[in-house]
Amino acid sequence: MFDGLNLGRNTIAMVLAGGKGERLSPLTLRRAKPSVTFGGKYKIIDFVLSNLFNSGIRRIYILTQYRAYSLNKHIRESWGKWTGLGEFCVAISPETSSDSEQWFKGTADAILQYLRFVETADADYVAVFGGDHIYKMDISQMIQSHRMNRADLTIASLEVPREEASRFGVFSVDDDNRVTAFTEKPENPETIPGRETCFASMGNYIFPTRKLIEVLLEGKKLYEDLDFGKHVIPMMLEKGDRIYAYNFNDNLVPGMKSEERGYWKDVGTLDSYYEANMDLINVSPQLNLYNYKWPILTNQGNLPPAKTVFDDEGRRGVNIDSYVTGGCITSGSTVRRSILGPMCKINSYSLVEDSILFEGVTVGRHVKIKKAIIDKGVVIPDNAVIGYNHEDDLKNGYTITESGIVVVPRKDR
Ligand code: ADQ
Ligand code: ADP
Repeated sequence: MFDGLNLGRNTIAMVLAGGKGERLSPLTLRRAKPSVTFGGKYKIIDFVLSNLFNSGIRRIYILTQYRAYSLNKHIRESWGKWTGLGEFCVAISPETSSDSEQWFKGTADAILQYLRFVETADADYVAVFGGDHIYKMDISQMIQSHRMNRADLTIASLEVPREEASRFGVFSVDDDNRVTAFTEKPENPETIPGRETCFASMGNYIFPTRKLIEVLLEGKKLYEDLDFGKHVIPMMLEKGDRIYAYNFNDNLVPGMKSEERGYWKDVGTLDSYYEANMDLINVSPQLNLYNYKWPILTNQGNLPPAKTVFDDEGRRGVNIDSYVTGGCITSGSTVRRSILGPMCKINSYSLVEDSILFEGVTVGRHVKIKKAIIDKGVVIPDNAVIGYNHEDDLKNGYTITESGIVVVPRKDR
């Protein structure tokens, strides 16, 4: 029988949260990608942490690296709270490692620098998961499959179109889903026989603890910048280790709707980030945040409710087809198809459409904003126009994406 809780208690997680996320610049100029806001009140890292937490895995190390201030603060203020009684969720970065004074050089090197935590954890399994994807997954089902296969490594996998496969680790499997070949980011990816798609790695791994320690110590002798995709997986295949793929499409989260199955987003570019956010406000979004059987958890903040008010001249404030989070005030203005982060203030005679506003954005009077992403704490002065004339937007120092989304950076960058 399936026993998620026990599997969870026998597993520790190492979440890789050190990626730069350069293609999300300017949103990542001062924060790491896992710390970028998503859906108004969450941060990208909340998705993997909620998956681990809901799967009963509650001993979690988050390996941070670049621009870790915002991420560290978020972990401390939200996830740090449930640390205790044998459970914890802590962020660790290279400077807290006494083994080395260097920054992590590759994903496996990052774990290697903290190997003592793995060695002393008294856990049967280690879940090594990426920190920068949007998805829901019951990880205990993956561990169960790992255990049934008596695997040395299980890789979570997705089918992706051939044109996109070069961004991923791509592999082939035999009839039992055992991995027979693996190439990290191949130029000419191997398709699934008879199909135009490839098996891609999601960068999420389950290892038996002893095996992980063994392969990392071995790999360390060969590569300085030890990386799972580039070195560890090929090395293990060469040795004949039992590597299995776990099909993400088989994963079923309690309360999940059928259209949510297989939903997994990298949100690696500003355009894909914008699209994934905007999907949330559709009537039937692909990702349902209203499933309380698999809650996405975050720092709720101690905020008053969102409010719409008449302004002093009697103009109605309205929010239509939007996500509006705590502490927002829409006063005598209109917000349509938009996501407002906590504590935004939209003043009279203004119109905000198809936009994402991060926490604490103030929009003055007589402002028009369309198709924009506005970073934390930005103050938009009275009469400003954003997203209507891209030449003006560029002159103002804003970034314009391929599909024409205007990104307004925060001042203190
Ligand atoms: P990438 O995502 O390109 O490929 P990488 O840049 O190494 O690989 O990032 C993996 C994860 O580790 C990310 O979550 C990133 O934030 C984090 N990270 C990167 N370097 C780190 C470091 N030194 N310390 C801590 N965290 C770090 C990987 C796999 C592919 C797979 C894709 C799926 O290598 O095989 O297909 O993920 O997205
Ligand atoms: P987020 O915008 O992701 O919620 P924060 O506002 O909490 O994150 O933190 C990011 C901001 O913190 C950066 O824009 C920067 O101005 C500021 N910051 C970065 N590093 C430091 C630091 N070491 N001490 C104080 N502030 C910092």
